[in-house]
This record gives sequence, C-alpha cells and structure tokens, in this order.
Amino acid sequence: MNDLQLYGWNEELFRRKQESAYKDFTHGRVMLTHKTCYEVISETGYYTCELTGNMMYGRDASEYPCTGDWVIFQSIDRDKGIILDVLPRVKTLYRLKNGAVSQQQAIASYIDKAFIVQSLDSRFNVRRIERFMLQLSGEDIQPLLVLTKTDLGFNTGEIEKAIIHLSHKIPVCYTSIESPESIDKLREFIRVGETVVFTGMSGAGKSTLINALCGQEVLRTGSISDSTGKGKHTSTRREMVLLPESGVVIDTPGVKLFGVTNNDTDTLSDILDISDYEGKCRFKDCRHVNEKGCAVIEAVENGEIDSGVYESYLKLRREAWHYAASVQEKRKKEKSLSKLVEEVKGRKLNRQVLS
Ligand SMILES: Nc1nc2c(ncn2[C@@H]2O[C@H](COP(=O)(O)OP(=O)(O)O)[C@@H](O)[C@H]2O)c(=O)[nH]1
Ligand SMILES: [Mg+2]
Ligand SMILES: [Zn+2]
Repeated sequence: MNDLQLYGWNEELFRRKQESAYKDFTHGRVMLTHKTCYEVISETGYYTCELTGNMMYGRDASEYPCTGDWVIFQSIDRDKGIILDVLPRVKTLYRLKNGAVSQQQAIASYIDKAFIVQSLDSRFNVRRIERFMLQLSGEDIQPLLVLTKTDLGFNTGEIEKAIIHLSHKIPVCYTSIESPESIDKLREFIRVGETVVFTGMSGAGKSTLINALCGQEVLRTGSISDSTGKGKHTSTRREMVLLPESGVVIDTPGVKLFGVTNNDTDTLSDILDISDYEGKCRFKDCRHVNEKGCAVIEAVENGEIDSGVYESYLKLRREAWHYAASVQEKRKKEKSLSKLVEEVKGRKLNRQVLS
C-alpha cells in the first residue's frame, strides 16, 4: 500500500475529487509522462495509464496531464488504467512552449517549492535566475536558489555581487557533492508531504543533488566532458522521487530556453528591485523606455540600478507581453471562428425549415 499523503494527498484534494463525475474511481498522482501515456502512483500500486478519448477531445495539449497532476482513473488491468479526469491544477510550473507564441507548457503541478539550480562555473547566469523567479511567483511557488559545484572554486565576491538584488528575496544555498553537510542543508527545506521541483539548465547538477538527497542512485546523471565543458548525458524524462522521511522531488529536463508567460509587471519590478524608482517617474504610466523624467532610467544612468538588471527587466517584460498579446489574439480568432460556425449552422437550419 502506498501512503499517498506522503505524495501530498490531503483533504482539499479529497474535496476536489468529490466534485468530479468520476469521484467513485481511484485517484493517483502522475509521476512521469511519456508521449501518450502516464505513470500514475495510487494507493494500490503503479499504473501505466492512457487518456480516454473524451479527455483528449477539445483540450489544448497544455491541459493534458503533467507530472504532479492528481488524476482519477479506472484500472483495466493489474498495472494498466485509463485516466477519466484531472483534478483542477494549482501551483503549476509553466513555460512558453518551445517554438510557440501563445501556448504554454505545464512542466509540473502541485509544487510547493522550486529549487532553481545553477552551477558556479562559466555557465552561471543571473538572468536565468530572474526568469525562473518571475515565472514561479505567478503560481505562488516558493523559490530557493541552489548554487552547485562550490568545489570547483568560484569567486565569492563576484557571485554575491551578481545576485545582490535577489538575495534578500530568495534563500540561497551553496552546495557541493563533496560536502554532505551542504546537502543536509537542502534537506531542511523539504517537508513531509511537500513537493519540490528542481529546475535549471542541464548539467547544473539537479539529478546529482536528488541522488544525494535520496542516498542512492535513483536518477541518471551526466558527466562533464573535459574538452567541451558540456554535459554528455542529460535527462530527457521527468522523474518524481519520494525522499526517505521527507517530501517528493521532481527532476525536470534542462531546457535551453525557458520562456516566461507571467506578464505581471509589478511582480517583475519587485523581483528586480526597481519598484521604488518606478513610483518616482514623472508620468504615472511611464514605461521606463525613453520617457522624460523617468526615475528608472535615471537610476540606471547614475549606477543605482545595474544596467544588466534593467535590460533584463525590459526583455522579460517584452517576452511576457508578447505572450499575453498572442493569447488574446488567438482567443479573438477562436471566438470569431465559433461565431462563424454558429452562423453557418443557423443558415443550414433556416434552409431546412424553408425547404
Ligand atoms: N565538481 C562537481 N561536479 C558536480 C557536482 N554536482 C554535479 N556535478 C557533475 O555535473 C554533471 C552534471 O550533473 P547532473 O546531475 O547530471 O546535472 P543535471 O543535468 O542538472 O541533472 C555530472 O557530471 C556531475 O557529476 C558538484 O557538486 N561538484
Ligand atoms: Mg538530470
Ligand atoms: Zn519610468
């Protein structure tokens, strides 16, 4: 028997299940998604499930189950099942779908915390941290910054300076696989019943950390090729792991580009520490691009705001706006299309009545 409470099952989820037409069937949590099937853990075991036609019909691909989702399914065999319903999703890590303009992709749901993992080598990139923080804050997921590979030697002053605008908003942990104490510190952040997602570039050390937390090799890790500095192997499958006497962690495959879909500019300003300046701009609706009397631009010019942070602000805002505008446009098109369909239907009906 699996104790699903360790996986986060609680009264709120039970209540949500009661609202489903399929409330009398078994529930479980998606541990892994393949192209068309889903690994689901339930009280009675592990099931490989497919979706019913009904579940696929009329749904956007982003609404298909993702890792972390709670689903209701019917078992059709000892280890096979069919997913009948997905409980409403909360606290989801989304990203802009690769190559899409108006479609987001759910990476994992029912996430309490996210470890933003970055290695302290040449690939350290503060802009990436800001990106994740923006995306996570839209879903009320608590972020933690994990800086890995301290054993490789890094310039403490340089790193602290790079994250100075973030470090009072996000707990920061430094880890090395050679220092068990540094891993123990991480463990303190993961409580029983909680779900923590590990995000970051491939090669950052996510799978290595999860293995260390687990005390055994549950995930494959990549090894760095000396000549290129690039990870040879990268995990391409998402994996959910229950830690001993702790919560659940989800490993995500590293993505090259993590496009944001959260267009809450106030949050963005808060994250990047520019809200205080915004209030001092001459115009209330100042966009801080080229307006006269813009306190933000002034602060960039006199060095109070780092120009890299300012560029990041403009870039993330542009990206998120672009996404929001594309979604709106798509909805408009869909609306006029369905109106057209209704009209055509109406005309046909009229003709039938007349003939
Ligand atoms: N020196 C050093 N190497 C590490 C550390 N953590 C991970 N690595 C190495 O970095 C490479 C990528 O790690 P992996 O966990 O697969 O990264 P992932 O792609 O984020 O899952 C592997 O070769 C690891 O052995 C660390 O703390 N120190
Ligand atoms: Mg990995
Ligand atoms: Zn301004």
